[in-house]
Amino acid sequence: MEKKSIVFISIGSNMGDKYANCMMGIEHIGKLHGTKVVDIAHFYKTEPVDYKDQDWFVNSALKIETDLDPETLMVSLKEIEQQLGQYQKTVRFGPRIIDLDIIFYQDIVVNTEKLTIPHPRMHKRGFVLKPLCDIAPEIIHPVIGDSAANLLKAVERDHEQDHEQSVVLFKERKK
Ligand code: PH2
Ligand code: MG
Ligand code: MG
Repeated sequence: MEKKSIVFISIGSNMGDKYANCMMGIEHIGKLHGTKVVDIAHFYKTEPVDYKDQDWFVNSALKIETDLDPETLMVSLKEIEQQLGQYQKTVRFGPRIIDLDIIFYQDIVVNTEKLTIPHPRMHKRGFVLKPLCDIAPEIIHPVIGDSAANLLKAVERDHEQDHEQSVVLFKERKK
């Protein structure tokens, strides 16, 4: 049997029943070829980042094991987004029913026109790092060379004064 790759995925929704949308996304991911969801972080209610004029998000993170290579996985995640998000808008950073982003794929670095891994903005985003730290605080960012826990501390330090990037516990992890 081929060895499975370990991948971390960030999940988010800010339209409709946000938590239900996330759960539906997770269910679909678990049905992908040769893929198993092995851990799910807490869910957080998070202040919108980048494009501020939109509703708060529900965000979480997943650990999966998969046979799919990075590009096939990315295409499969896009298909799930399209399946669940019939009304998905196209404003960059704007509202969405479901957003599924590859954060880390093993310790692989990908820089193609279609795909950037690690996710290019993850190390600046509390809504990615906070849930990621529930399931993999020690994981090392393969480009920056620092742990998820330290990257989260840096983001929290940066935003302490202005209370930006608020991340509030929304729902406990499933044990
Ligand atoms: N996703 C974005 C832009 N801004 N803000 C929060 N809080 N959560 C998100 O998932 C998010 C965002 C683009 O993907
Ligand atoms: Mg995103
Ligand atoms: Mg995305």
